[in-house]
Amino acid sequence: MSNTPKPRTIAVLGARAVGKSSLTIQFVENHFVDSYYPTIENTFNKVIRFRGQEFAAEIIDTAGQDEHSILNSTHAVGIHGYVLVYSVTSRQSFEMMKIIRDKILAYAGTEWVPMVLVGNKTDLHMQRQLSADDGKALATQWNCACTEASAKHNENITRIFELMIAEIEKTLNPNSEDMGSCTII
Ligand SMILES: Nc1nc2c(ncn2[C@@H]2O[C@H](COP(=O)(O)OP(=O)(O)OP(=O)(O)O)[C@@H](O)[C@H]2O)c(=O)[nH]1
Ligand SMILES: [Mg+2]
Repeated sequence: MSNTPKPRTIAVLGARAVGKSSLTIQFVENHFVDSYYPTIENTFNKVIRFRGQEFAAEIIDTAGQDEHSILNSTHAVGIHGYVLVYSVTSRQSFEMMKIIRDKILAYAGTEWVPMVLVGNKTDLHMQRQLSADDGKALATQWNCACTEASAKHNENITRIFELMIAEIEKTLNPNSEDMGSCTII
């Protein structure tokens, strides 16, 4: 086995304020950001150890999207996989998932790219507008991985990026074990 971590570039996309930066920072720096600073664009690096291998992840935390946002080339060229984030407290952010996925596929010119669908903010029980099954149904339709998560409580945050690596590895090593299953907390 080679000791050099394999470079993997991951873009985190979704509507505004769903927690893209919070879950990225929780994963990379192990703390929760309570205040809200809208992102322009940030890149984070972290070595992910997964299934006995090391991956040098470059994680691109992008600006929140709306229906009119244009996917620029830095979100499409050289990206190995996409983390698509919505908030379980916002049906509108869930609807945005379809719009963003369509843009990614149109840009990529393929029918499938490695993707993990993430329903964040599960700690906000009273404000839930989407069930775990809503996310799971969409992920099944798209043949992608999914999980719910809470950046605040650090629940399933590592899992997001492990699922992402597994989805990417599926395309690079098509014969490896299928690991794209959903986890529901
Ligand atoms: N309760 C709760 N709040 C969260 C969670 N994740 C993020 N937030 C809060 O939601 C707000 C927005 O979080 P951000 O991480 O900045 O959202 P974003 O998607 O990066 O926003 P943009 O960069 O504008 O697109 C902040 O006040 C966070 O503290 C979570 O899991 N639970
Ligand atoms: Mg942000």
